[in-house]
Amino acid sequence: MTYYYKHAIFSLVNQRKNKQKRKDIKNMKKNLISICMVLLSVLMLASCASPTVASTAPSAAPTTELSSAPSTAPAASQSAQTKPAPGNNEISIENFSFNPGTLTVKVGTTVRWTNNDSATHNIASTTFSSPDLPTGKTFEFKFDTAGTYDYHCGIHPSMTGQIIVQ
Ligand SMILES: [Cu+2]
Repeated sequence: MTYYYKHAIFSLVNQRKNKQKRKDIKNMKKNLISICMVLLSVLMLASCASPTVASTAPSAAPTTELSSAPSTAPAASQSAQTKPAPGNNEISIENFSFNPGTLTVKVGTTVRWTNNDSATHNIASTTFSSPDLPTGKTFEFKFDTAGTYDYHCGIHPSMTGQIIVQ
């Protein structure tokens, strides 16, 4: 009687233990499954979140520099050659005289004598002299040094003139 009782109790305890073991196994399985699910989900997310290779489109925008600089070439202002007014550096030989008798010019001026007389004349001085100048002929001399230059006609010594170079 007591033995049976004991056995019954033992069996009951065993059964309970077994139940608990089964429950534990079930829980373990559930845990494993859940862990697997978590792992799978993590893997899925990782694959989804894999860095998609951004296709870096080569922005090869050809920078065509518009070198259309307006070539503003200023028209070369042609310095009109200021021709000296007639008379400034010209001497007329007429009526056996030099006109003007005294001429004042700047250094570097070329003086020109023109024989407008019917007779032949010339220019004679210590620094410059001309050949005989028939009617209509001219003679030029450039004065590069300042000073007063007296001259006369070699044919007619009474004809005198003066160039003042400043
Ligand atoms: Cu003369």
